[in-house]
Amino acid sequence: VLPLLRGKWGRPYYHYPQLQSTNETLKQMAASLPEGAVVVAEEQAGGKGRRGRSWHSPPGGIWFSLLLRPAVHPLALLSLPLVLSLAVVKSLSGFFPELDWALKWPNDILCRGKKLGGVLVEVAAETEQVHWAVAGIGINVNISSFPPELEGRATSLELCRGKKSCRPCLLAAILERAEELYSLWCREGFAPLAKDYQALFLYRGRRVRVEEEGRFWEGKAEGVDDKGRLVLRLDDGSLRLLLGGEVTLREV
Ligand code: BT5
Repeated sequence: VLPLLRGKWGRPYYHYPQLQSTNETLKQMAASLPEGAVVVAEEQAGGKGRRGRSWHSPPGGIWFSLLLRPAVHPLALLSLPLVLSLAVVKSLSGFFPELDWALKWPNDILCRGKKLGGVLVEVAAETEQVHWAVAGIGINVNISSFPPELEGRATSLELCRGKKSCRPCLLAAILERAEELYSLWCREGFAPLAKDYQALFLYRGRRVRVEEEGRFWEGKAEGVDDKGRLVLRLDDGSLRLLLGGEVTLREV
């Protein structure tokens, strides 16, 4: 079933029963496609997370990638995963306000404290110019159980709601909301979205440990600044601003 699309995104729309990874397929086609092109797969055999991690993608999820051509400086792309994960939570919480939604900086979507989805942005850019960004979004929807290694950490809409959801309806709403937030972000940067992100930010005010390229930082997570950076208060009282991308955050 095709989602009913109200915005510009989702044209063209490619739907596959199975792919290795929607990001890989869209990256190969990127040169000839316009902004807003979408690749969806019912299941992925080689779904990817960040830093070479794998993404469990059985049938029943929403696994898709979106082609973007933002006219921004490559460094500004570090806040793009935040914009998209915020759009996902805003649209899902619109459907299901009774569930407890949160964002784990930079790219995790959580429901009732467990991971329900994630965002992976891959970029082709030169020093000053972005050619394209492929944004992969994975959402666990109609999935009733997880393999042992994800048990206790992952969840799905089906587990949270106790019933199945209409995936094309959700995808259409997510595309619409993401397009809206993205165009605001292209015009004005992350600043107008920072407050909304902050309100959903899981570890706000809590003690966290951050791994950044093999280095560790520990302190209190004060929030997210107007560029989407994590504001960390270190034990000596100083502030450290961390960029997303290759960073992993844990509560301690
Ligand atoms: C992410 O990475 O969260 C980005 C996930 C992006 C997936 C989409 S699906 C469509 C598109 N095509 C792709 O190939 N990828 C994108 P990261 O923050 O690195 O989290 C990865 C970690 O999450 C793994 O190491 C597991 O611990 C956990 N994980 C794997 N599959 C999961 C799932 N289905 N639900 C919840 N957690 C999962």
